[in-house]
Amino acid sequence: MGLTLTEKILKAHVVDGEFVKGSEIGIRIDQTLTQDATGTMAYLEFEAMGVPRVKTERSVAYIDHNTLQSGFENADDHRFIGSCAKKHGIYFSRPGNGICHQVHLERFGAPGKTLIGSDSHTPTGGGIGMIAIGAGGLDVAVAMGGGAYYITYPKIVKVELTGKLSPWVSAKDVILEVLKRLSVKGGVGKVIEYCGEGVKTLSVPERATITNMGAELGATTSIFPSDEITRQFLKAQKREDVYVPLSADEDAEYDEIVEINLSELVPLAACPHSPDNVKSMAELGEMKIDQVCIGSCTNSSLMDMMKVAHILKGKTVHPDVSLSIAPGSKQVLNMLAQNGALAILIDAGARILESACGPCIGMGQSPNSKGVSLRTFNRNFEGRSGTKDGQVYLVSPETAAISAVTGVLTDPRTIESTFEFTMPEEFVINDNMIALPAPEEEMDKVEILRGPNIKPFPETAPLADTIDCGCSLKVGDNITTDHIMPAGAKILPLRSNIPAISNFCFTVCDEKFPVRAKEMGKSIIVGGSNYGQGSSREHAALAPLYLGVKAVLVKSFARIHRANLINAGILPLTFVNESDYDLISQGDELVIADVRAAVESGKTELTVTNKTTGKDIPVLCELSGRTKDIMLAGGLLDYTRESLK
Ligand code: MIC
Ligand code: SF4
Repeated sequence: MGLTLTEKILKAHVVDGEFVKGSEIGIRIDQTLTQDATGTMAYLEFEAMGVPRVKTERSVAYIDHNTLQSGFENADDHRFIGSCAKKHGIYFSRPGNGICHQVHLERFGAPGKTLIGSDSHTPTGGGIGMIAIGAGGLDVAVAMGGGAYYITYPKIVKVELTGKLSPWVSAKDVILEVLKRLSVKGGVGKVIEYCGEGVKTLSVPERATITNMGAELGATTSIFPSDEITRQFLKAQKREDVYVPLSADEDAEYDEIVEINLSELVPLAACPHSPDNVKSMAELGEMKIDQVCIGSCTNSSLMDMMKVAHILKGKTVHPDVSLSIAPGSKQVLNMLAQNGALAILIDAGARILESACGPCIGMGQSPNSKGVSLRTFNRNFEGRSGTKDGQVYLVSPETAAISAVTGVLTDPRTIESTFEFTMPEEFVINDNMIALPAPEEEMDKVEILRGPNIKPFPETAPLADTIDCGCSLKVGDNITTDHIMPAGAKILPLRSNIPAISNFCFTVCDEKFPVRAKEMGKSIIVGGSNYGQGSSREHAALAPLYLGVKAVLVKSFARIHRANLINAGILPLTFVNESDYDLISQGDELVIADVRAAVESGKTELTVTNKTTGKDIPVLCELSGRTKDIMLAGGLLDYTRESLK
């Protein structure tokens, strides 16, 4: 039996575990990336491990999230990360150089390689045939130190693409269609592999839009084959040397098959407040809009921007609409400037933002109260825009641009002209905003520059014999890491300061949670299904750790967040019977007796006794050999320190 593309790359990288479906495997990591909002912690963790220089083929530290700098904190973090990069052998992409995923695709990604990044949209690299996975900062730190990255051998879903996209229907509509069919939890434990004749009709940036937003399916990653189109893209980036052709074997077997005829797709929008709440333009009608934002790691390529410029040429943004545009990288912005498209955007009245995440993570451009905002981004979770009652719709750049002109949600197929984008034969390349690390012989001389906001990793403790405490919070289904640890311009500067940032933990759901949890000293959180979906931010585990959360008991977890909880030494538990969720109320006193002994002995079924009601609740604690040892040690940092001894 032949292999899928995913299996081929994983097989070439497996260093630990049995290469069979469902088992935990450790893979060698060729490349890592970090961004600044998760990077400070990742480098503090890397320092704590005591490895002098990264052991990967390429590690890159990007500054793209916290670029507002309304106080000293972000600038201090940038300096800290820059100095760590210089000292430890890491390339440093300076603020202004662009969004990590866009720049990595342009300048560093390579087919057949493995990449983990402390950002959930790392799968963007799948657009050029990499196995690129989002992870917590601590996992990235371990990989930088040469350690393996562990995943469950995934189920592999084949998405068979046929046909060709119709004019003004976009790659964004492909992934929105996939989300509509599979939902935000449909990808958990799976890799989404794109195959079929339709693949040849999609350029690298289009493929990257699709793999990027595969994160919203909860998938481990998504991947496209590496083919002639990949080669041409890499050649135009003057990196043809890293090209290798890669595809699945003809007789590869898949766990699931999804068929999509690109010719049949129509423009779509994900409605508030979930990326899988997808509707067509016809279903939504001509809704009045207040704001349009174009950019983010999903849709900020040169191709996207050129389509937008074509639509905006000679037009003016509707008087009731604010349009902002953030080209994804310095390369994109520079090319727009050189070919005149930037002037078209400015002329139409667009507010040009720096090449960074910006409004996507609530760094400015929050919509007005109850404002309807069309965004080309990948997430529209409640409050993420910075306006609690903002109504964010996720759309393609084509839909966003035409709607900015008309002032109402508009089907881009109403545009009378046609536009065919030809990928450039040569991109404008100038890597002068990527600082190189110090040579090995000079690295000892590099001083780490630490600002006063940078506080150490919170204290951990080995798993207790018995967990005996109250339920400090009960939440429902699909809780995102934006609920657990909100971001935005006010809170993001505190990413290096866990004591301070934990004061905002869960405040979107319950303002009193941080104070209550602190008063309780230790506690358990209860939740529904797909708990912790969304971002890779380990702060959504570190803040609860700091607030004394010992276990999280839910119907099901999202992949990265579950790993982050284990890495932080917080016990992840799931209900054996989902209906038992109803047997616990916030405030109930809970006991998990002899939990340490049970975990040590490899027992997977434990009992949570609700002392308040007297009921026993069976729960699952599924830890493998390695994750079991991490839990017992009190988290990945302690475990790694132990194993380095
Ligand atoms: C996001 O899109 O939510 C982020 C901000 O990029 C996060 C990382 C973070 O919280 O710093 C992600 O996707 O992992
Ligand atoms: Fe940045 Fe938004 Fe992409 Fe996250 S999803 S990396 S915040 S652009």
